[in-house]
Amino acid sequence: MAVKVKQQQKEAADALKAKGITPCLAVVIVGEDPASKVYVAGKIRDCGEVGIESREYALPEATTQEELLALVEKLNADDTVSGILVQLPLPKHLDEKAIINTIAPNKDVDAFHPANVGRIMIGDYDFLPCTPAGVMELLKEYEIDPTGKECVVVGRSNIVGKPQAMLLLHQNGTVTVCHSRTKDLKEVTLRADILVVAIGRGEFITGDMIKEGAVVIDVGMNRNSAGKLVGDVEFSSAEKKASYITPVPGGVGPMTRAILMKNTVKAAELNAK
Ligand code: L34
Repeated sequence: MAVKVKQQQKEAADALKAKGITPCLAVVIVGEDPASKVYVAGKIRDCGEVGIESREYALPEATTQEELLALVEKLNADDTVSGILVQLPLPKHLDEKAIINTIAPNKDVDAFHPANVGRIMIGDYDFLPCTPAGVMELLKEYEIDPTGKECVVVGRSNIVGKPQAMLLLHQNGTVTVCHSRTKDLKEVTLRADILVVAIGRGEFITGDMIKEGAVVIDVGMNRNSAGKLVGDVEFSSAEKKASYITPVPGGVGPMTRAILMKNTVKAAELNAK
């Protein structure tokens, strides 16, 4: 699935390059978080496959807020940079919100800037956040239309849960958002025709919480005690109930990266105008 999106973006990138516009993604990573390093490496690799120029800025853990802000401002002003991504989470001494607010909205390929978040709310946007948009792309590829369906999102983060709910709503789903304070979570998840799980707890959703025939999309990315990568859904029990289910790894993650490629090509196009 992600391969198909990347192929489309390669064609789009080639067309831009023929017009003298080279899409370029700047990726900033601060510190030594091993998972972040793997994700960033995947993004840089995808850029290579799609024909997007990439620039990686790997900064030391001790980077100050001022230094990081100065880098973002330099990238904002650099006309050869189409898109800017600051990998999250940042080390604790840095102010994530202030950094995100500094990224130029027209280069914000994560769609995390408040201006872009607001535009998504009213359905008038250039960029969608990569993970929720990747989930919608997966649904589209499998011809699963949210219209009229009970869509349950487990998790309410600004990065996934909240925008995911909005995108499902835009596509006419009946959307419920659950979270750690939901009273009877199982009662709600059992209603779901489409269940999107982004709660950040390994194998938290089990088969008994899933309706027979439901579509289950697992956004989770956790290491279990054995160091194995697991999602937020217990795959072995969930797959017995689901009509469709995404694996971890090899499900939403690669599609998230493919949408990043799409956003970068779009940024190059918009910013050339
Ligand atoms: N700024 N920070 C910013 N933008 C993002 O969109 C992200 N996110 C999340 C973390 N921080 C971010 C990502 O890119 C999570 N995330 C992400 C993206 C891709 C993958 C995982 C997380 C991914 O490629 N997963 C692979 C397995 C990788 C592995 O082996 O660890 C998969 O097949 O699912």
